[in-house]
Amino acid sequence: MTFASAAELPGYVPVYSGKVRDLYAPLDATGRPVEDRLMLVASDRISAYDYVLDTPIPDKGVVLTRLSLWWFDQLRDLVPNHVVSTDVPQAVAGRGVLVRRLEMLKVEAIARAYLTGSGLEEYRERGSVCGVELPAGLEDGSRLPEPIFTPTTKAPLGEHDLPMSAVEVEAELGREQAEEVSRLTRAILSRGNEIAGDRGILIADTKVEFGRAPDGSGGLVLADEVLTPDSSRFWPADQWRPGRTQPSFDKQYVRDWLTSPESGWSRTSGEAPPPLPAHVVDRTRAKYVEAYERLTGERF
Ligand code: PZK
Repeated sequence: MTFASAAELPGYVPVYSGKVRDLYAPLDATGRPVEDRLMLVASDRISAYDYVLDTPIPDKGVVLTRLSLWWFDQLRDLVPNHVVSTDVPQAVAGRGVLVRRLEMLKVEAIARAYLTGSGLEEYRERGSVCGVELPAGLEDGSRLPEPIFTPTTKAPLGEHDLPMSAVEVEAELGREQAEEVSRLTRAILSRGNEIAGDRGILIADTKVEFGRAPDGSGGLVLADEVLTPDSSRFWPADQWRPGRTQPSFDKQYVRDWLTSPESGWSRTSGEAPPPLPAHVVDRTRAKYVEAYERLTGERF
C-alpha cells in the first residue's frame, strides 16, 4: 500500500508521499484546505538498501510516532516543535500527528556523533568532514570528540542528498540562522545521546528538519520526526566496536536476511527485494518496540 486513500481519510487531502511517511492537508467545513495545518502520517513501511520493501512491519508507524512525540518533549527546552494535536482520524490513530504548517528550511540538518557512512569516506579522503578537522586514526564507528554539523541539500524523492558547505548554508539561511541550525542540530544529538546512552542505545547521527512561521514571527521550529531509527542511526551500545560496520539496532535482521542465500536476492541485481518472511518481520517489529521501551521507559 502506498497511500491511504482519500475515502479512508475523509476531511483530508494527500499532499505528498515519502518513502515511509505521508503528508495530508486537513479540509475545513467548506472543503477548503486549512492553510496553517498539515497531518503527518507514519506508515508501517520499511526501507532497506534504498528500496521500500513490499512487507510492512506491524506497528512501526505507531511506535515511531510515539517515540518522536516523546523526544519532542525531551527537547522542549532546546527548541519549540510543530506538534499541534494527536486527535486524528481512526484510520491513522496513533501514527498521525497534526502539525503547524511551516516554511521549511531548504537544508537537511544532519549531526554526527560517531563516524560512519559518507562522513567516514570524506574523513578517509581529507582528514576532515564538512570543514571540521578531525583527529588522526579514527575508524568506522569511532566516537567523535563532539557532534559535528554536516548539512545536505534536500534532493527530490529518489535522488540522493548532496553535502552542503558552510558557505552554501549561509547563502541559503544567512549567517545567524545558519549558526542557529548548526548549534541546535548538534544540541539535539547531544541530548539524544545523553538520554539514550544510559539505555543501551548509541545514536550515531541524525537528520532533523526545521521550519519557521510563514509570517516571519518567532524563530526556528523543529518539524518532521525527531531521533527515530528512521531519521537516525541507532546502534546497540553493548555491540559497539569501532573498526567495523556497526550492527543496526532496528534493521539488522532485515539486512542480514536480504543479503543471505535464503532470500535469493542480490543487492547488485537491480531487482526489487523479495517479501520478508514472518520471522524477520516479527524480530524487526520487536526491535522497534524494544527501542521505544528502552528509551522512554514505558511499555508499548
Ligand atoms: C513538511 N516534509 C517532509 C514528512 C512526507 C514528507 N510542519 C511542516 N510544515 C510544512 N511542511 C512540512 C512540515 C513538517 N513536518 C515535511 N515535507 C514538508 C515529509 C512526512 C511525510 F511525505
